[in-house]
Amino acid sequence: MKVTFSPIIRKLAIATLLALTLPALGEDGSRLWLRYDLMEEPLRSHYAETIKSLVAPEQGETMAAAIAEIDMAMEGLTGRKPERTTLPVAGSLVIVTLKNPLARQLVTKEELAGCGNEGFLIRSLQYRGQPIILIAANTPAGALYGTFRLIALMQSGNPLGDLHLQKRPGYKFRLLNHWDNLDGTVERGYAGRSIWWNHEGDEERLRELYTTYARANASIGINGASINNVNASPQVLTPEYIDRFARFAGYLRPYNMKIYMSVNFSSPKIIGGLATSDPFDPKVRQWWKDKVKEIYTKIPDFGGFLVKANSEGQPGPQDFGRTHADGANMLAEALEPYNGIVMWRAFVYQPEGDDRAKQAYTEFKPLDGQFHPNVIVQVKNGPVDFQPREPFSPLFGAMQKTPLMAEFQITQEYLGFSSHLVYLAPLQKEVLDADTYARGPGSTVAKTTDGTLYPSRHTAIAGVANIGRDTNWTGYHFAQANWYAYGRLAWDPGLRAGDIADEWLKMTFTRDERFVRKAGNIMMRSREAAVNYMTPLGLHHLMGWDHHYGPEPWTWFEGARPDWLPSYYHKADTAGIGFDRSPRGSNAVEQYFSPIREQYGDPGSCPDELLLWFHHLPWGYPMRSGRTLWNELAYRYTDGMLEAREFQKIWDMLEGAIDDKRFQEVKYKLKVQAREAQWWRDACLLYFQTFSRRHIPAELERPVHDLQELQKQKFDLKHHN
Ligand code: GCW
Repeated sequence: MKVTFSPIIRKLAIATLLALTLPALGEDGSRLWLRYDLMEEPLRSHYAETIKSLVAPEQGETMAAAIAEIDMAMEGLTGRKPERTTLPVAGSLVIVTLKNPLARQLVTKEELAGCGNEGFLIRSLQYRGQPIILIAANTPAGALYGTFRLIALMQSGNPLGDLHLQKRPGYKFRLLNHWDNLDGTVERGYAGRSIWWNHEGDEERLRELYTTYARANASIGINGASINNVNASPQVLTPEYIDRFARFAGYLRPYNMKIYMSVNFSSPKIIGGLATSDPFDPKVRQWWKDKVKEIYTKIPDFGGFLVKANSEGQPGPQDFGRTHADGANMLAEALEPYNGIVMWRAFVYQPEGDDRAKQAYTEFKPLDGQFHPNVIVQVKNGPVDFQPREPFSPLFGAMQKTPLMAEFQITQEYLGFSSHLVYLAPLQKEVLDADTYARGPGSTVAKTTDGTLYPSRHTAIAGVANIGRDTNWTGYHFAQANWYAYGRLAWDPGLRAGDIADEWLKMTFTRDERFVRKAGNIMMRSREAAVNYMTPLGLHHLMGWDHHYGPEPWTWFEGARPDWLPSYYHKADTAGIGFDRSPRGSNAVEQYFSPIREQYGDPGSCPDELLLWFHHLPWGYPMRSGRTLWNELAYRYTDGMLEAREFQKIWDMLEGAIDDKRFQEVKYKLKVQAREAQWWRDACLLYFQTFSRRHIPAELERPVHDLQELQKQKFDLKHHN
């Protein structure tokens, strides 16, 4: 029997369904931090009054993007778009570049000089006795960034009465690296399939997707993206794929973003049909020149190449007895006429080496001074591989005649994927602020890479993206914060992690003060918690060797030599635990400048956080806390686990402060995290205890009192109310 409904019931049913699903759909995370919802009073009227009209006389697609954005933001935040006027009147927002005569009435060339090519100034001014706001820049890109900053100020509830802001980016190239494969999969991607590849569909929908992507990046100052995996398919250099890169470049261009390409060093042989890819072969050099020309014919503002060579099985110049510099320079020569750059990665990992942590320095330091000026060597933040905590890479500060750029990982390959809330700005700050002592005290990693200590034509920074086709872009609402914070730090490495978190929370969730304080508290504690429940005290790579997710302190990996007992990384044995990188061991400390070398080289002065990275110590080793090493390990693992539980408790107190959909989704993920934190703790402690059983004195075995005390402290915490 066929059931039929009267039209009225059908309409009602549809209406009810819509009413039930719409609010939820509205907060699915797809709008990221660019939500522009109606402000409450009195801010709504304040913004509407302060920006009643818009004077933006210049043409061009980047200016058009800035205008569209402020229109959208004002309409959302205040319910009304500003009117367009040709001259400033009371309550005008003026967006201009120096080119425009109006700009010269409002600001001097000298004042703008400090803004560089992408910076801006935002000011409250009087124009003929009327109050206006000015966003001025030397270029449309600067005007766009200024516009986004002004919008962010409103989104986070700041009054616009007396603005006096001047900003310019700390790095020239601020990039995302997408490890996206052409078949649509994403290496180490936890947010669905690639937004770039094997993603055919309705052109309009895709345009909207890439525009949102570009807007989000522009709002935090990211100005480029390499959009295919560094384990690169040679196919990207075929005409068909170059056309696709060109199409993407078109979507991103209005937002001041350039497209970059990861290339495979063997491309001349694989797709060019040449007999070799030897960088000293004239035919190979010519092949690259022709390819680059072909690219620039289709993408006049193409950014350049990113290269992973002679690492993890990728081809490279060493296959032909040449050096990294020989390989990089060949590509640099081809790109130079078009102002393109080569980002040559220093992540060189071949499992045969004695101490993996030494390899990048050993291979690259001797090449300092041999790279062409348009090559930047891209160095992972630590010497091994994006671990929850590593010391900074010793290459920073050590290569003084070659521009270096830091590569951070935004996707949480070793930090719980998109299941764990781990806010990464504290990790990035720890690295950027670390003192290399390369030029005496104060030679921070940031200063060795941003041109302060070693002036260079190019400065850059990269983050491995956590973006995919998931509705909320990053697989977890809180993972969006890592995209956001990376961009903000790439623009200004001097920002504070906590301030960035607050700003992001206000824009993404709510400005409710209690919510921002408590959720911010979780964020700021989250990285240390993850370090503690995964790899405390400088331990590293205790995760499964291939998936990099759960605890496998017994891990084995491809290429491991039989004489490396489990595990290569923690070296737990009956005597103790930790990787001896002191002068008695692999002597990796030697790669650092004094006094870091001596500080790290001696367990007495090595910070607890890095102790087992640099030293192999007995289980009973006395720690600064007064505990033995074994007890300290148990203590830290338990602390991390309890932190994860506490994040749940804090979050639960926030029910009702935000939309229920995102509240519940986060709640669920925090539960997963808390369970997995316990899994980590139990697996690791049990393993270490079993492994060294006979050698942990009985009285050390069960540090029960200590842990009970810890538990008590945790749950007595005052900020629970
Ligand atoms: O961290 C390791 C990852 C690989 C990655 C490699 C790299 C793209 O496990 O998946 O490959 O680093 O950075 O090249």
